[in-house]
Amino acid sequence: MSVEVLDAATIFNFVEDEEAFNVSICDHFANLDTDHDGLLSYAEMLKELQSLRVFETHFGIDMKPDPGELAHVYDSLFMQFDHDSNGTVDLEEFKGETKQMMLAMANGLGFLPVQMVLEEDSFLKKAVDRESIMTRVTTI
Ligand SMILES: [Ca+2]
Ligand SMILES: [Ca+2]
Repeated sequence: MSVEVLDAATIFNFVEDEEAFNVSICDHFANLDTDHDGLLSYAEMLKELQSLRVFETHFGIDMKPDPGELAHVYDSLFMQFDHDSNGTVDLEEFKGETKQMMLAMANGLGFLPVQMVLEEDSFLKKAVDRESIMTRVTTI
């Protein structure tokens, strides 16, 4: 984990860079798909769902929800990803929903930079890394 500064533009630019975004989605999807069947089951998605910042946004950081409540939250998140409700999340569903979530987060951030603690393999970290590479390229 690392502490990074990001703002809405970091996220917008990342999502709009179709190529970079697709590559990291595919990477991430492949990592989650532990049985390599091209679909994410609930169990496979759980790791991803746990890394989403739902508790900060929905409940506040300090709250410790009970296990029943947690399961309910993960259930409804999974259903949000599973657009056609067939019990698995395919690459298109994963990509579509991740994009929506990132855009929603960007809208929530506004244009004032904020500090965030980011997991190494999270999409936000990739957005920040991408931006710092782009900045370096333009400075040179
Ligand atoms: Ca799978
Ligand atoms: Ca599905």
